[in-house]
Amino acid sequence: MKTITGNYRLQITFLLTISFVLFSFSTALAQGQTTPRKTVVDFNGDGKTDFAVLRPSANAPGAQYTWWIQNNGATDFTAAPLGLRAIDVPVPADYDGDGRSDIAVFRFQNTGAGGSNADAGNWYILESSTNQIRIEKFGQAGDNATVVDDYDGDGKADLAVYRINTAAQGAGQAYFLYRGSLNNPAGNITYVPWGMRYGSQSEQADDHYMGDCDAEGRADFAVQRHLDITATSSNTPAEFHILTATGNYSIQYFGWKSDRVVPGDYDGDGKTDLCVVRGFNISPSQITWYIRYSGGAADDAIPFGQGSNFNFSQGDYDGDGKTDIALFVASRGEFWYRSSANANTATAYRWGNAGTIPADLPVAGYNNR
Ligand SMILES: [Ca+2]
Ligand SMILES: [Ca+2]
Ligand SMILES: [Ca+2]
Ligand SMILES: [Ca+2]
Repeated sequence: MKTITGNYRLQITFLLTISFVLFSFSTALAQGQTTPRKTVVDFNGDGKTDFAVLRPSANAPGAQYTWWIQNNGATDFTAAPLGLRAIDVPVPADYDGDGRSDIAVFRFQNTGAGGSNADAGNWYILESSTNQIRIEKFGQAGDNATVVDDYDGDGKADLAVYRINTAAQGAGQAYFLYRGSLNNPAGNITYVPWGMRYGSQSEQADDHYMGDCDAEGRADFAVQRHLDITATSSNTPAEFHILTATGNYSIQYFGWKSDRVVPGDYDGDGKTDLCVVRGFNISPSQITWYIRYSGGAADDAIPFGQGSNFNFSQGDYDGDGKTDIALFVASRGEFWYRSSANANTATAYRWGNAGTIPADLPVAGYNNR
């Protein structure tokens, strides 16, 4: 009897252990903690944003871009030619799912005489796992591919674009389109009608915002809109319309329409926060970063940077899981970041050619609008 009881207890303990593991796993799934958000612009996968700039070979459209990448905290660097100035945009993301950002560009207009090459919508991805260029066709001329993100939550970035009418086309529905690496293996495209153009003036259109607002593991759909869509000045209040991947809709009243959006997780809770920058389009002036923390702390207004600097480059440079406010000072070839791990100390790192024309562009600014 004792032996049987012993086995019985063993079985119960075993079953309890299994149940607990299953419960923990399902809870984690429900909370979306299985695919933590990856560090942006992290080419060696050490959890720190790297210092990376795009340098065109000449001051002309179509000039060859070279990616100059200094791995943060290391001495080695990479110089990889990929992309054409004013024809391609950088879309660094982890497409192959190995935990390292891949060098990649999206072509938003055709090359060749009269656009004869019909190559708009091409993606050129240098996969870190194979060191091979992968070419994909997704999207069309005029699409905005900086919404690239992981929409299906499998740990691989999905080809994605935000498509909105031009001012000449006038008012109309905007869309997020993506081809999921997990859910759309047959090449099917997911269309999500979100955002709109509401007038024929250049500013009368929603700007996209990107990120995972609920830390559920999948990218959400968000746009920045005039609070008053009849307003003719962009220096007026804005609202963010957010649709999560699970279907929750919310509105956040935050900032001005003319503010630059600089998405990131500034409090490190895994949820993307709203963050905008103001004061960069007049010189000399104080640049101010406005943050609404998803963790619930009071809104912040942080002065950081001066003058007419358009090269914001937010990322997690110190690797503590919190996005650091950052900008690239092209005239000095320096990254300046506010280290969240180090009492918010301003830190400079020289990487880039000072004052060259055309100037180096920080890769981390790829999703700023
Ligand atoms: Ca990769
Ligand atoms: Ca994916
Ligand atoms: Ca957050
Ligand atoms: Ca940080």
